[in-house]
Amino acid sequence: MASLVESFFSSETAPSNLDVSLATTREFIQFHLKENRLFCFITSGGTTAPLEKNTVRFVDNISKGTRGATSAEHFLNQGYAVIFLARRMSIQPFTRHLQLDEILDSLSDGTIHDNKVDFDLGPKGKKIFSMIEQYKKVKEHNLLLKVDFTSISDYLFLLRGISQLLSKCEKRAFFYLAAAVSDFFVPAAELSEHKIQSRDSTQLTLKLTPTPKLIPLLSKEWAPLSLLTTFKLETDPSLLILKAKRAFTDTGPNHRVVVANLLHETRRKVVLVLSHEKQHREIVNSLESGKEIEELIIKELAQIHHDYIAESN
Ligand code: 9Z3
Repeated sequence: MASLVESFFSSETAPSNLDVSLATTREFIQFHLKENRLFCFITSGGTTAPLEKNTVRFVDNISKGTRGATSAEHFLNQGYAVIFLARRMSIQPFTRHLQLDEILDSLSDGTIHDNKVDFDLGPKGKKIFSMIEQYKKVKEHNLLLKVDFTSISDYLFLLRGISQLLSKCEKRAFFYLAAAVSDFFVPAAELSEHKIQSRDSTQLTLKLTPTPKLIPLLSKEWAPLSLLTTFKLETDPSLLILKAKRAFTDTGPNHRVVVANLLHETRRKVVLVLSHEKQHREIVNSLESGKEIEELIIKELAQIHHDYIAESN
């Protein structure tokens, strides 16, 4: 398995933002280690599997980044410094509350004088202002670092680099890997250089290669003391728990949690499958609660992280 991973990194191209992103991450970690903070590393959104080097077409998945972006705000609320590795243009923490068309409507209903507009954000105004207050604190204390990826190879290079940097934080780092990662991709050596031409053939047959499994290596070698939570997405309810449990195969004792969710109920229900407990923990959010399910998930996970830190080594 390790050799499959090595050959992946030696044959795929690193993303252009790799060096800068890792340098910024290193600084961010050093800064917050001095502040004695806990770290949360969130991955969010779907990776693409490009079909061409000069990419016009790619295989994508359903993830929009809601889970990751929402979770980032809740981890910040719990006092964590957050590294947010997300798909470019996916849903982002804080800005997700701002609908540009609604703001434009409010602006156009406002009164303009001296180059300023007085406008009313309506019933959502209060919520938006409290979000801005939280954002101000996050900015002031430099608590959120954003790094972006697009393709599966960008993601894996950044995942490896950031994990290795975070290993320095040992048990203080909490990994929350919510990104929807392509299971298959076209290796760089087999990619067409330019846009695939439709007139050259009557059918397009794609040959995809399985993506090497990096989580065992991450868990055992890259960040062996950091607490690891991975996600499992299924559409068949009879497979969900089985597949979630299987995710612990080949990972180290730091891989404690799999958050299992079914495609059609990701916002309403998740199951926390724990490596060290026989019972699963179901988290169900009712529409009436007025809460986001991530608030409930992160409360449980932050407690699991605190218990993990308190365990003797
Ligand atoms: C998830 O299961 C996430 O909860 C969702 C969130 C992708 C469903 P959105 O971004 O969706 O809010 O629209 N993520 C894990 C997906 C994944 O690829 N897991 C791998 C697998 O299931 C394991 S690493 O095999």
